[in-house]
Amino acid sequence: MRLSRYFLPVLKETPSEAQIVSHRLMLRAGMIKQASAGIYSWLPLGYKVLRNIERIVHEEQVRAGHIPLLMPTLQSADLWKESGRYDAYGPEMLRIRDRHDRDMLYGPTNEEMITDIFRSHVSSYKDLPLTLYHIQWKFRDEVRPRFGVMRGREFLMKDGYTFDLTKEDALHAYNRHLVSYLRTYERMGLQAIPMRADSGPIGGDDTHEFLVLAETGESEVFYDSEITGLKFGDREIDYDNVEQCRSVLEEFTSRYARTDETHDEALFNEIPEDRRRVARGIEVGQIFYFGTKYSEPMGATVQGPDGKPVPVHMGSHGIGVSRLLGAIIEASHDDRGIIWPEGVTPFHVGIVNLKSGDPEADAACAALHESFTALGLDPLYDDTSERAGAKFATMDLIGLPWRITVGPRGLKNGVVELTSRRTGESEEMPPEQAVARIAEIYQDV
Ligand code: 5CA
Repeated sequence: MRLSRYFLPVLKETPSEAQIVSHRLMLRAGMIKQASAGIYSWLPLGYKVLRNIERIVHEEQVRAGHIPLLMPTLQSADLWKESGRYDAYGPEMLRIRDRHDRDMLYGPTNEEMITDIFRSHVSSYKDLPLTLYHIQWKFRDEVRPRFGVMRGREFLMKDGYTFDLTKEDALHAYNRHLVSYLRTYERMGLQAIPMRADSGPIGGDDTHEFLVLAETGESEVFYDSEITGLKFGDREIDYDNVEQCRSVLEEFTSRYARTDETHDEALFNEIPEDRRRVARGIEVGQIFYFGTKYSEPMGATVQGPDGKPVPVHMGSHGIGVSRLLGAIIEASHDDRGIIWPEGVTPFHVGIVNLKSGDPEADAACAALHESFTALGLDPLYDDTSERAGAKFATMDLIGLPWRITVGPRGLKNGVVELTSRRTGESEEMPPEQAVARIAEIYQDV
C-alpha cells in the first residue's frame, strides 16, 4: 500500500475527550471514529488490526477443535423469556420492537440462541462433545461507556459454547478453553493472567477472567507475583488429552490470583508479603461453566447411553476482540505512539522514502514494495512529499514494528536503513538483506 493512496486520517492534536493512552492513540492514529457514545466506526488502519486479532482468535479456536458458525445480532425476546433472562438482564439490554410489534433485542450474548440451535438439531449423546463459537458484534447499553473500544456499547466478541454429557466432560471443555486462550493472547504479544472471578449475569460458579495488567485497567486485582513468571510458550498440546489440559489449568491457576469480587483477604495474606501484589487489569476474556442453567429451562436434552433424556452440561467462553486493541496498546506503546507486536500489526513494515521525486530513491522504494508483496507481506510505503521528520513521526505513531528508510545518500553506498520501532536501533544493509531479515522475522508469526 502506498500512503498517498491510503486513507489514514492521523490527528495532529491530542483529542481532549480521551482519558487513557490507548484511546488517545487510536484516535490520533486514525484507527477509529466515534459514531455515538460507545459506538465506533473502524477506519482502515483500525479495521486491519481488528481483522488480525480475529484471525488469531479463529486459528486458535479451530486448533482446539472448536467449530465456527455465525448467529445474528438481532434476537427474538421469546428465547430470553424461556431462560428467564429477559426480565433479569435489565437496562443493559437494548430492546427493539419490529413493525409487527414483536419484541426483539440486540444480543448482549448468545447462550439462549445457541441452546435453541442445539436443541433443534442434537438429540443423542453420541453427538457430544460439541463446541460452537462465533465472532459477532454485541450490544450492551453500558451506563458509562468509556475509554474508547475498551468499554464500548457495541463491541466485537468471540463467544463459544460447549455442550457435554457430564460435568466432568464439561470441565475438560473449560480447561481446553483456558489453554487455547493462553496461546491466543501470547500470540498477540500479551500476558493475560487467568484469575478467579465472579460470573455475573451469565451464571455458574466456575469462572476465570483473563486479565492484562495495566494501570488504566478497570478491575482491581490481587495476585501472587510468581504468576507473572508463567509462560505457555510454544509447547505442544493435545487438546483431547484431559490430563494435559488439566495440568496446564493447575499450573496457571494454583497460585493466588483474583479480581476484587472474589478477593479473600485471609487467603491472600498467606502468600509471603514480598510476593503480594495489588494492581489493576484489563479483562480481555472470561470462561464459564454453568452446568444446566440454560439446558434445563430450555429443554436442551440428549438421549443418554441408557436411553433416558438428560440435560446437557454447558459452558460459555468469551474473548473481547475489539477490547483487545485497547489492551494491546496499553501494554505496548511509548510517548511517540503505538508499538504493535508482530502478530497483529496492520502492516508488516513501513518504507520511508526520504526524497520522494528522486528517481533512484523512488525506484528503490518501489522495488522494496514489490519484493515484500511478492513474499506475501504487507508493506506501507510512505511515498508522499512530506518532510522526513513528519514521515518518521507518522510511522512511530501508527506503530509498525519495522521501518526501512531509503535515501539518496545511503543508496549511493548501496544501503538502506532498517529500524526497530521497539528498541529504536537502526542498521544499514543492502535492500535485499533488509527484505530477507523482515521475511525471517515474520516466518513464525
Ligand atoms: N457469554 C459469555 C462468554 S461467551 C460472555 O458474555 N462473557 S463476558 O460477559 O465476560 O464477555 C466476554 C468478554 O467480552 C469480556 O471478557 C470482555 O473482554 C468483553 N467485553 C464485555 N463487555 C464489553 C464492553 N462493554 N466493551 C468491550 N468489550 C467487552
